[in-house]
Amino acid sequence: MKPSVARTSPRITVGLAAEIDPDVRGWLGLLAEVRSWVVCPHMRPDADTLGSSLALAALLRELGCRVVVVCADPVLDRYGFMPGADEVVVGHLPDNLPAATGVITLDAADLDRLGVLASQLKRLHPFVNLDHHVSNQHFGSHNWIDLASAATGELVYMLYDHFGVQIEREAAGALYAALVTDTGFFRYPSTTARTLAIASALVATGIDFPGIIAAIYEQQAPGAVKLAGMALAALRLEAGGKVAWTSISLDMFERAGAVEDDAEGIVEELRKIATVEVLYILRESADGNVRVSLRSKHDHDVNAVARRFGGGGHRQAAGCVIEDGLANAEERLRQAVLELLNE
Ligand SMILES: [Mn+2]
Repeated sequence: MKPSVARTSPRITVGLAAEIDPDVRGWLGLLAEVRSWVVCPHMRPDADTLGSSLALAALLRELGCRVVVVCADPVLDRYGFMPGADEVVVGHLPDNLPAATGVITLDAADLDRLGVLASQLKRLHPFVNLDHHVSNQHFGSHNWIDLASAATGELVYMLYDHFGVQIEREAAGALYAALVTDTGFFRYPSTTARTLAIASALVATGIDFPGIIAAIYEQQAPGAVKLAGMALAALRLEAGGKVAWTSISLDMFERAGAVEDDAEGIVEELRKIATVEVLYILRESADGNVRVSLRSKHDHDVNAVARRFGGGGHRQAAGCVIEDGLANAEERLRQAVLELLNE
């Protein structure tokens, strides 16, 4: 008779602490030494910045720290399943913070990404900057910028490992959301064996991952789907089909009955076109600026294009804001992308 194999392994230990850069490991003790932290996701928070922040807040509390999560913008309903999502302080710092309070920002490549909180947060020390963007400006007193991570959520999981704390199911769900969204369901080339090992460990905690996916991707208002239809119908191709782009005007938002957040993710649809190498979407914003999301399917560096307009991100996913009218922004960006292709 064969020896029986245990069918349930409630927790998988991944052993990732050793992968943390030794210079970073040298100062990580700080996270447990400072007794009060402000944890800050970037403005207009997405699943990676928010899931990472809330899971990190849970870890710091396990370590005995006092923690408040503060964000420039409100948390979208779809992230309500994340632990502490309803306790995020929006738009200002609480005024009863202990004197020796440090700050940790997650997934924010520069101080501008902290929105209205940037100037207040700059006064806190230590200032810990955890991120995975190549465009990160290393603005913290302590910076851990890991370009090998597909999501900032990976860094937070490595921190659990480093401190030897078992992650709770709810925090695991928040990190799973971070990984899934930043990797496009583990499709983008940024996905590594480590990403999947972490995802496996998170699933082993018993998270309801179909429920998490449904909460994020299947709760749209009809107007959001109409908006996507209008944007896709306005698709334009350049460079023999290597470039696909579209734009959304304020008028389209109104006709679809959609709000600005409904434009999130539409750019990904352009990825489906066989010939496409670079894809992007522009959207007119109520503040008079144009917001741009760029993606690259192969090796074209769209971060370089975003940087020309004061933005940034990753080689294959980046964004920027162009302070110009929609028609001008379309033309300026079109030229910049065509130049990228000719390089
Ligand atoms: Mn991210």
